[in-house]
Amino acid sequence: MNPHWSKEGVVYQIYPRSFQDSNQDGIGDLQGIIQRIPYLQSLGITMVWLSPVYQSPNDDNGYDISDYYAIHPDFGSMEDMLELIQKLHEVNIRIIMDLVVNHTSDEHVWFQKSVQKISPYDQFYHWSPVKKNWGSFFGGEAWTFHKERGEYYLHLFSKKQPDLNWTNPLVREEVKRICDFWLSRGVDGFRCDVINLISKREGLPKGRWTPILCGKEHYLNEPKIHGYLQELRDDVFSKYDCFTVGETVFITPDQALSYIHKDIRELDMVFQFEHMASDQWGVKWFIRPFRMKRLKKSLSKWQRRLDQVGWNSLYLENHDQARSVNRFGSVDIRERSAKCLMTMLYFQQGTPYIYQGQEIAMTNGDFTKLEEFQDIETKNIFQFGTKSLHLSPKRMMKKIFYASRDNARTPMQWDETEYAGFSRVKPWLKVNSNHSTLNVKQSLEDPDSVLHYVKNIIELRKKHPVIVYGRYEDVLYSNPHFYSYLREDDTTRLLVICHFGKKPHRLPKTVLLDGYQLLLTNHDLQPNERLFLPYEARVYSKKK
Ligand code: ISL
Ligand code: CA
Repeated sequence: MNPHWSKEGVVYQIYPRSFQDSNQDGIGDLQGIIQRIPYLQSLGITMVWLSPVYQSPNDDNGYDISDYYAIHPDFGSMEDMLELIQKLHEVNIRIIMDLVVNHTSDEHVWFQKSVQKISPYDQFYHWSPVKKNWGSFFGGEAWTFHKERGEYYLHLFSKKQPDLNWTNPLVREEVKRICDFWLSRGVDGFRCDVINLISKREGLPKGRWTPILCGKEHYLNEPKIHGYLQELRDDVFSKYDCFTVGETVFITPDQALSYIHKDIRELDMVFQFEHMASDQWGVKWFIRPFRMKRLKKSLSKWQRRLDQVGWNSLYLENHDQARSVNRFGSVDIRERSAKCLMTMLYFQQGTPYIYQGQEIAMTNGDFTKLEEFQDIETKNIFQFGTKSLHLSPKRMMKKIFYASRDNARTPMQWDETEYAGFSRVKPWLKVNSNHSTLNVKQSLEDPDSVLHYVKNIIELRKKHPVIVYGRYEDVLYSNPHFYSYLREDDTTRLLVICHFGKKPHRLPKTVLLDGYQLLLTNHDLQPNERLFLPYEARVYSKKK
C-alpha cells in the first residue's frame, strides 16, 4: 500500500458540545478545544475529527446544517475556527471536519426557497405528490407533507433534515464549493456523513415493507453515487493533500471496496458497522448478548478482505454508539477490559480512531429517566417503540439506557470537581457521577491507567511499521475466549493475544511463545505464563 499520513497517524474524534466549555455557558466550544491542544499533543494523536460546528438549529446537534459557511455561535466564531486550524497545525496535528451533505436543515435557505419553488432551488430536495412508504432512521415515516408547497419531502433522518437531491448538478456544485471553502482554509479532509445514502433510485419508487427502514433498497449504495463521488474527487479532493473517510451504513467489504479500492479511491476509507452488531441485530435497538466471536468474525473478515487493496478504519466508539467498555468489555473489570479492547483493535491494519473519553475508558451515562436524555434519536425511538410497536415504556427505557447515543455524549471528565472540569456551570447534558474517580487528572497521575496504555500503543505504532502495514493472519480463529492474530512484514512478526471473559483460561498448546519478546501487556506476569486472567492482553514480537 502507498504510505500516507492518514494511514500512519491516529485520529481523535471530538464532539465539541461535550469536550471543553471555555466561556461557562455549559456548552463545549472551539476555544475550549484550543485550551486542550497540549493534552491532544501529549496523547500522541496526529489528526482530529471535529463533529459539526456549523450554523444549525440543533435539532440533531449540528447534523442539521443551516449554513455551511458559518460557525454556530455556541461554538464561537469563524476566527476561532481558523485559530483552531492554525494552532493544531503548529503542533503537527491535522484536522478533518464533518461533511454533512446527505441532508441540510429545513432552516437552510435552499430548503426555504425550495418550498416556495424559487428558481433554481425548486429541485434541490426530493419532492413528491404522494407518500412512498419509506422509514426514517430515527423511527417513523421518511416522507412528510409540507403544507406550504403542497407536496411530500424526503427526510431519511428527522423532519428537520430534508435530503438533498444529488441528481441536480447545481446541488453537486454547491457541495464542491463547501469542500473547497474549507480545504482552502487549511482543513485536511472530511468525515462524510452517511455518504452511501446520497443517491436515491430514479423515480423514487414506493418502499417494500420491512420491519425496519422500509425503502432502504432504494437508497443504499445506489449505482449513480459513484459518479457523484468521482466528480467530487476529481474536481476538489484531488487538488489538495487531504483524506476522506465515509460513514457508510449497512455495508459489506465488497461494497466498501467499490468506494475505496486503491484503483478507485472515491473515498480513502469508510466506517463500516458490521462489528457494531456483536451485541445487536444490525440496528442498535434490537439488542442481543455480546459475543466476542461475532466481533472477531467481522473484524477479521474486514482485515482479510481489504488487505493490499483497501484500508480499514479501526473504531469501537463514536458519538452515535454507547461506550465500548459497557458493550464489549466489563465495567467491573473496567481498566483491564478497556486495555484489552484497545489491544485487540489498535494492533490491526488500518487507521485507529479514538473517541473523546475512550482514552480514559469512560462509561455509559448514569441516566435514570427519559427526561434526562437530549438526543432526538432517543426521544423519537421511545415514541416509535411505545406508540407504533406497542412495546412497554419499561422495555423501551431498557433499550435506551443500553444503547442511547447520549451515553457517549456526556461531558468529558477532566477532573473530580462538580462538573468534571468541563464547565463551572451546569452542562447541557448530565455529567456522569463517576467523574469523581474516573477522570483525566487521575489517569495522568496513575502510570497504570488506560490513558498511559493507549499512549503507549500510539508510540508503538509510530515505532513499528509492522503494526501499520503488516499482513494480518488469524490465530485460534474458532476459539470463543481468545482473539489472537499475527502481524507480519519482512523483518518482524507480532503475536497479539487478547483474552475475553471473566474466567481465566489457559492458552491452547498450539500457540507457541518460543523466541518471542513481550512488547506490551495489561497485566504484570511471569515470562512464559500460559494462564490468562480475565481480559488479559499481550503483544509479543519476534525478529525474523
Ligand atoms: O448508529 C447507527 C448505526 O448503528 C446509525 O444511527 C447511523 O450511524 C446514524 O444514524 C448515521 O449517523 C450520522 O448521521 C446522522 C446523525 O444523527 C449522526 O450523528 C451521524 O453520525 C444524521 O446526520
Ligand atoms: Ca461554551
